[in-house]
Amino acid sequence: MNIPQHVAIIMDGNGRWAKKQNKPRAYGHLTGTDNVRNIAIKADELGIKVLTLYAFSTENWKRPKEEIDYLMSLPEVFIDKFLKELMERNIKIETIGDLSALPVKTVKVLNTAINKTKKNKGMILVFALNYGGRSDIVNAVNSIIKNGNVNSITEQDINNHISTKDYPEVDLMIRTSLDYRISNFLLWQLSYAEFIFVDCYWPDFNGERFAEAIAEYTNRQRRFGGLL
Ligand code: V0D
Repeated sequence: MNIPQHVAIIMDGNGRWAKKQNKPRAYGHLTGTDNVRNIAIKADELGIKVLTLYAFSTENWKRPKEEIDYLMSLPEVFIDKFLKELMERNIKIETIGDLSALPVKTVKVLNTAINKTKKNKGMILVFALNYGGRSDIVNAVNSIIKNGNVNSITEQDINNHISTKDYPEVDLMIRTSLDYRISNFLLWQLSYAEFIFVDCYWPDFNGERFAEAIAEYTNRQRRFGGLL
């Protein structure tokens, strides 16, 4: 069985999910946070090594301040509720993206969770926060230049300096909620990934649907392997 080692997800549709039932957007985000736990547990059970979730993009700063403030409280909500369970499962929390622009309180909560889970040897749960794919590439190139004495750079140089350098290649990218875009998520890293677009909002994307997406990936790999 060819299970993907690294799965990346754009968790879209929380606001639309809430609107559909006349609830505030915040309610959709909060329900989406519980769903992060459900999908992380399922990914762990399926034997996925790295799960990278697009939690906040560099473009999300354009949203109303009130909504941004609420989103920035969600890491703490998640960690208070689920850190114990993640520890029991040996799951390690990491982040990619520029944390320096996030509220101090949020960064503290994140660093505490990263520290508490840093010795865990199981699945790595990566939150992309204030992340943009283009700036990831630009940062990689700049850190290569800073190392000095650069005449030309190779793909391997970029691989070695990009935010995901310690993780296996992304095998599968899933986006919920039926927009067919990458939205400045992992650009460099998705070069060889399979894409699956799911026709439900993030809060409705449960463990069973996630397992179906993994099965679809496995099927594609099998067809490819059989040259059919
Ligand atoms: C809202 C759907 C968990 C997407 C999921 C700061 C949008 C729920 C976290 C989280 C968000 C982040 C770091 C961490 C633990 C949990 C999260 C944000 C948004 C943006 F260490 N859900 N979640 N962070 N949403």
